[in-house]
Amino acid sequence: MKDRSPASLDLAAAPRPTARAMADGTESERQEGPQTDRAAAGRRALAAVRAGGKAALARALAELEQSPDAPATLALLDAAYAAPRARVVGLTGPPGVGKSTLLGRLIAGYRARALTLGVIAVDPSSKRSGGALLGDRVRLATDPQDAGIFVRSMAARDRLGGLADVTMAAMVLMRALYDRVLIETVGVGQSETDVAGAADTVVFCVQPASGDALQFMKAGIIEIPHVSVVTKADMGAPARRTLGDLKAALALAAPAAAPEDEAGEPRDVLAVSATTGAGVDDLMAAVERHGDWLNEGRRLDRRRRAQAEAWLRQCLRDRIGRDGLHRLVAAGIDLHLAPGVSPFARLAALARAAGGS
Ligand SMILES: Nc1nc2c(ncn2[C@@H]2O[C@H](COP(=O)(O)OP(=O)(O)OP(=O)(O)O)[C@@H](O)[C@H]2O)c(=O)[nH]1
Ligand SMILES: [Mg+2]
Repeated sequence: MKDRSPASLDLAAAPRPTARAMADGTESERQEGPQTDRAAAGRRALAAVRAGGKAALARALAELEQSPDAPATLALLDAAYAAPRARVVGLTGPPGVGKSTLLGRLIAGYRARALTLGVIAVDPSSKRSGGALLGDRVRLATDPQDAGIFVRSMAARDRLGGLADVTMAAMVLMRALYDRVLIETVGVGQSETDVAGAADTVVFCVQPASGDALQFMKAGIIEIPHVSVVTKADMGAPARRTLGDLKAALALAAPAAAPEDEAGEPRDVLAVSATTGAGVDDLMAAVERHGDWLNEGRRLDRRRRAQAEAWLRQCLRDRIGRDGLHRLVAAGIDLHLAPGVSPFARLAALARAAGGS
């Protein structure tokens, strides 16, 4: 993030485009020069983070949180968005289900396969509760000497939207740097958990004998998780029963109508014990199988673009309110993202346009 000045100076010096032009993304056509410089500065910043190792990434992430709308931040994020490398795996489930312990196993498994990892652990403890939700929650411990893994904890703020903001940005940056990005968030499998909006493959964890499987179906989950996992399989019979319940419940849930080439999406259901390691290899295989399926054709691109659009709308709603969003649409501004257009710069432009400045 050091060499940010040329781009921001050029951008500041450029004639101010109209709100409509910015929002429509036609700015780049009118301002070939600055836009190209900005993209080049973003690529340089990304290369610097890549070369600078964990310390550089930590600095870049701090910058993302502190100055999300700074031109240098947006240039870096645009560059990272244009250079995805990792598969992104989300691990979600209710508090205490064993996500972090399982994450530790997955980290070991991927590192044993020589794959590099960026990990985002969203801490469920809010400012209000002022500490850990559960006394016995597991914290990730990884080898600080290992350059192939970077772990970032993020505290859930009082507002979920703010968290989605930074989680997405951090994910996009890490996605450009590592082979896999793993994200742990607390949730019951609904979009409120954010992770479904940022991950390619969602792993939903269910506690044995918890009734979560049923509750989960009753809640009318729209999206069936890509991989469903009963944790703590070492508990024996209760885990086996829950696995049966979960399979039955998921078999009843008809997947939403999908484009033709999306038929046959893998939806594995299995049990694991993070304590003994039983089932962990199968879980990794299921996750990779889903990732392989996404890599066929344009599925992955299409889904990531849809996620970026949903994220953009959500962030806009947070910033300018539902009314502001309606005003943009009424003004004829298209909130879809053209292929290859990064949501970050677009968010900043749209928020400015809506602000009337
Ligand atoms: N028996 C058994 N206990 C487990 C297993 N995995 C985790 N636990 C225990 O379950 C408790 C919660 O584990 P965590 O990994 O912290 O669960 P979590 O879902 O990350 O919890 P939060 O982040 O607080 O939502 C801890 O006491 C773990 O030791 C398992 O495979 N078997
Ligand atoms: Mg945890």
